[in-house]
Amino acid sequence: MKKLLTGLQPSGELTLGSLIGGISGSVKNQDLYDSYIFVPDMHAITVEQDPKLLKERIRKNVALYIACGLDPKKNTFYIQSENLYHANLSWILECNTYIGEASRMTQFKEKSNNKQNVSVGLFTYPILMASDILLYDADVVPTGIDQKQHVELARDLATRFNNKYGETFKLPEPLIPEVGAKIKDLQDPTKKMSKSNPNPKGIIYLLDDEDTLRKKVMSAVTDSEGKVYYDEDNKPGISNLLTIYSSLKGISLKETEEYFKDYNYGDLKKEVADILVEKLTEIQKKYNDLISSSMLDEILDEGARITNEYAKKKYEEVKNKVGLGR
Ligand code: ATP
Ligand code: LTN
Repeated sequence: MKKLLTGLQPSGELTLGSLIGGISGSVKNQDLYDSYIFVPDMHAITVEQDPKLLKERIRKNVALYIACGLDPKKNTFYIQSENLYHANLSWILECNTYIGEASRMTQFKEKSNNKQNVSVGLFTYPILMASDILLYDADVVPTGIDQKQHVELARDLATRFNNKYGETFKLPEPLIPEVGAKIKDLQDPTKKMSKSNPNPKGIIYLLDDEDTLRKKVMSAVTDSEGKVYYDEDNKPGISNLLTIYSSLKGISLKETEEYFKDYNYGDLKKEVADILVEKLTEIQKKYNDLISSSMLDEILDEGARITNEYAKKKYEEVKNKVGLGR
């Protein structure tokens, strides 16, 4: 089985968008690959973080991913900072990366644009990411299109190292997911539902309680026509509700449109809220069981053990090839 590796940023509370657009894809992949899923908490601190919140979110997000269907028997879960080899290999890779090529990384250019006090960590971020990938001989790396350039850097650094010191690293392939349903903000349905948006009113968080979920759906922005059908350009609000329903129900948009064609907006919203409450209550139950049990720590301890063992071997090989130590 080929090895898949991906990092899930603990940068915000997970939303319905993360579930439908991101986590569902990983759930499909877990049967196709030997999957390694980790929390890149060291990448998170390349920008300002509240330490308490960061720590909470790391555990919380792993529990939520599992509650959403990522099976700990099929995936190895671990936390980047619990494996010191990531940073150690990153240093050696940094010494084999040119300032010029690191300066071409578009994420750094965007994130540092017009900002003062940009950290050096933000600049070397892609090299740590290359280390995350190369340490484990990953075959495929699922990421958004924005991270493709970083996976390509990992390939370049692997090739350079292999040429200089002999065959050591496997060249990873980026795995860009097909564009699936885009879930929009309930208050501004022309915009993506984004966990980094500071206004929570239009965002469904996976841990919202039933009352909040119903209120958010019932106050979703629609239009004044009064007819239910899919038209993203002219009826973004109604189209978004149809998309949410069809994704959660696992039926096509056409079927969803047909089902709701004689509904008024209030009744449509009520049924969308019902299915949302049903699905998220199920996820929240699993989440609550996990977060309050010792199972989550056992999963992460086991992940740390497996990945430390693998990374140690790879790192020792690299260290020797480069001539470090005795
Ligand atoms: P943000 O939501 O803060 O903009 P993001 O897009 O990186 O950040 P993540 O939760 O990190 O959100 O994304 C994980 C995956 O989920 C990505 O593949 C992303 O495209 C997808 N995703 C996130 N939000 C949505 C959304 N509203 N609709 C569809 N897919 C989404
Ligand atoms: N940069 C990635 C997170 C990430 C990652 C990785 C993904 C860090 N290390 C290694 C894949 C492989 C992001 O922002 N999504």
